[in-house]
Amino acid sequence: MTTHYKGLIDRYRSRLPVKNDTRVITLHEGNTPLIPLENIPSILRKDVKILVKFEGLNPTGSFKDRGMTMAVTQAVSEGSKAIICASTGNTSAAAAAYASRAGIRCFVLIPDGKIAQGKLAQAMIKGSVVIQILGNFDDGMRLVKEVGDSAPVTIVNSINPYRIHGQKTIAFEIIDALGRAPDYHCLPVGNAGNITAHWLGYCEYAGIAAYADSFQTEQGPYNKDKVTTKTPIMCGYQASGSAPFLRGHPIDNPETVATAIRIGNPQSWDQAWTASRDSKGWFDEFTDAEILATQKLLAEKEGIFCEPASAISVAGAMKDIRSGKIPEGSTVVCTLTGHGLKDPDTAIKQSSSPVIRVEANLAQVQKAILDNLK
Ligand code: AN7
Repeated sequence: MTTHYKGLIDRYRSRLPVKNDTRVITLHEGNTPLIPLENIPSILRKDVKILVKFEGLNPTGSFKDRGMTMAVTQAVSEGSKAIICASTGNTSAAAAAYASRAGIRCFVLIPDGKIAQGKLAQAMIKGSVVIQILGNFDDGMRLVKEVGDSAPVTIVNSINPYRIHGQKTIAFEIIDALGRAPDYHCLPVGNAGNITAHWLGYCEYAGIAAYADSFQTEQGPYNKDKVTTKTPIMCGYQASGSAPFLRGHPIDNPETVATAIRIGNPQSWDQAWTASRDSKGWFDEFTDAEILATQKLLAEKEGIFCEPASAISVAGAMKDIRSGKIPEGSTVVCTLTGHGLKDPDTAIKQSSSPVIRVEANLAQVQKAILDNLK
C-alpha cells in the first residue's frame, strides 16, 4: 500500500462528483494541518479548545486550491480550453496554477489596485491573462457572468458547483482528524462560497442530504454515507466595511484592509443564510483595526502567519468565547483561509519590531541583542 498523498480528489473520490476515468488536475492540495492554539486560550482564561485549519499551506497558499482542482478537472473533462474568474486575488492565483497544470488558458479579472502583491505575482508568473478592471470584485463578477454566456470560457468562480464540492472536503478532513465534528466552526465570509462548502461537507458527513440537492452536477451520484452524528454551529465573520450579511442586503462600495473579503454582493447569498440558520449560527463583524490586531496576535503568540481576512475567524472566536456565546468546554475550529505571505506590505506596515540597522561589527550586534533581551 502506498501512503503517498495525491490530493483531495484521490483522497475523497467516492464522495465527489468525478468519474473514475477522468483525468485529475491536481497539485496535491488539501491535507492541511489542524493546529491547536497553545497560547491564545490562556489569554482568554477560558477552558476551550481552539484549532486552526491552516489553509495557507495549500499549493498556492489558500483554500481556493480545493475548489480549483475540482473545477479545472471538470472543465478539462468537458473539453474546455480556457477558464475565467473574477477575483480579489486568491481565486486568480489558484485558477492560474491549475490552468497551467492542465495546459489551458486562464483569464482573471481583478479589482484595480486592490489586490495583495503576492496574489498578483502568482497570476502573472503563471502566464494568465490579467485584466485589471476599474471597479471592484462585484463589478468583475458581473462581467464574468456576462462574458461567460458569450465566449468559450468556463467560469471557475464559486457559482460553479464543482468549486463548492472541492471546498467541502475541508469539513471531511476536520472530522477525520478529530473523530467528530467540532462544536463551533468560525470562518471569514466574503463571496460566501466557503461557508456554503463547509456546511455542505458537514451535512454530507452527518447524513443530511437535503442541502446537497442545490449543488447537483451532471457527474453525480456519489457516496453520502453518514460518518458522524452532528454538525457544528457555523459562525461567519465579515469586515465592518464589507458586511452585507450584517446589513441584510448587498452593499455598493465595500472597503476593508482585508482585500480578500472586500465583497459587497456575495454570490452564495441564500446558501450562506441557510448554513447560518440551519446550524443555529450567526454572523458578526470586525473593524480593520481588530482584524490586523488578531493577525499580529496569531503571529506573535502562536507563530502562525495568515493573511488579514483569515485572522477574522480567530477574532470572532475570541470575542464569542470571551462573551460566553461559545461556552466553556467547546471545541472550536477556525479556518485560516490564506497565507500571510500573500500580503507582505500589510504585515510590514503594522509590524512592531522595527529592523535594527548596525555596522558590521560584533559590538554593535551584541548591543542590539542586549538592548532587546526582555
Ligand atoms: C483568504 O479570491 O473571493 O466567502 O476572489 O481569499 O468563499 O468568498 C477570496 C475569498 C476568505 C472569503 N479568506 O471566502 C477571491 C475571493 C480569503 C479569501 C475569503 C477569501 P468566500
